[in-house]
Amino acid sequence: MEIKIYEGYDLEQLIDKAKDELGEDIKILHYETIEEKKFLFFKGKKKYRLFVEPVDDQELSEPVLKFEELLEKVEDLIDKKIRNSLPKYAQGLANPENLPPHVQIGSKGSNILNEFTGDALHLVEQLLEKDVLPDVAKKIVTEGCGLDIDTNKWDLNTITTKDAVIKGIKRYMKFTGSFENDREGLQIIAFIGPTGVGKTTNLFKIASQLVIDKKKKVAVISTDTFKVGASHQARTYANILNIPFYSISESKKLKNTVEQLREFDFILIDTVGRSHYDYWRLGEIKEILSSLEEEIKHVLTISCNFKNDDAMEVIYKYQTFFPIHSLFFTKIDETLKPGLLVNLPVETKLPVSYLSTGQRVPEDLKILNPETVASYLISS
Ligand SMILES: Nc1nc2c(ncn2[C@@H]2O[C@H](COP(=O)(O)OP(=O)(O)O)[C@@H](O)[C@H]2O)c(=O)[nH]1
Ligand SMILES: [Mg+2]
Repeated sequence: MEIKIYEGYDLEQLIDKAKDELGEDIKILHYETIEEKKFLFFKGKKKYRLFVEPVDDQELSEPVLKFEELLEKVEDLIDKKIRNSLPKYAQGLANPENLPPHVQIGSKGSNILNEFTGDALHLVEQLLEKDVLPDVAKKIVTEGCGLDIDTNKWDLNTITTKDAVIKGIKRYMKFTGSFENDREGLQIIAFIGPTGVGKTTNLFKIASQLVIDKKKKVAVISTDTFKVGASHQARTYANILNIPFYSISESKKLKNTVEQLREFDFILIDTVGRSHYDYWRLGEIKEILSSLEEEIKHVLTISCNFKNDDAMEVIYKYQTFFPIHSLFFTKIDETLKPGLLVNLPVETKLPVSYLSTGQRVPEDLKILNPETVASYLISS
């Protein structure tokens, strides 16, 4: 190993000089300062000594990059690319320092409280208590408010608190209503979302209602050939309902099967749950569904007990792979703070469809409407 030493008064110039002589890829080992001798009263000028090692060609031509490091780099690149193509609200959520201002506000959102008075103030407090984000709470409540002239603060101008919440919800949220009202002809609905949120269970709640209450012709296709027992669980439900059930893991086969089921009213597709951080696997699901992408309604299933920014992250990752038809909320019975029900749709402008209220199939399911959402946010 050959070490070269450079001396001079400007460190940057020394580095440039070393690069000129030895090439761009030098390794800087160390530098030190040396004081020049004093002359009479004058202090010596500061001088640098730089130790440099040239990097030999072989070392350069064979970079030792571990596979994991390479994978990490590729994932970083994809992440950056995806992030830049996302709507503003979703960019940078993974990094807590980049959270949008409303998330960074103290948990109680105290700085919006002094914009409200009277019943409106009480209502905002209730919403924040349910983990509604301050920004979202403000939007919803002001919709049912007028400015109080004396205090110059917002106060309710609706008859009841609930009326105000409903008014705000109607203004800022979209509701798909029941799937079966949508239109004539075959409808294909795919349930996508993270593992364990209740995709399979709730798909069969929908199937039961369509078959038993609405007398519709329904078939179920499971692409979840991954989770142990998943296909068995789904097959059992399908047998109980006496409807056709297929387990498929290939795009072409999916398309062929759908072609044979053209005279049905509904095909419900159950997908494998994937971590939203798992780009490759999400890509796999997309690949399976791709032959029918135009036709499929992708329903994103989200559990109400998710944290707000985790849920937001789920949405934006899935959004980069699938056009999302609606948000299907589950497990409202497992949280006392269901702010997510409004935070996500208000922030993302995605429509909402259903709400799962427990484990029982088919009973524990509600079609979402403004009144239902409001009833979970305020006590009376
Ligand atoms: N408490 C509660 N449990 C639910 C609800 N929806 C589904 N589950 C349960 O969540 C677990 C996972 O459901 P599953 O449908 O297999 O999830 P998947 O992995 O997304 O298909 C099961 O034990 C379900 O009974 C709900 O609304 N409330
Ligand atoms: Mg499942």
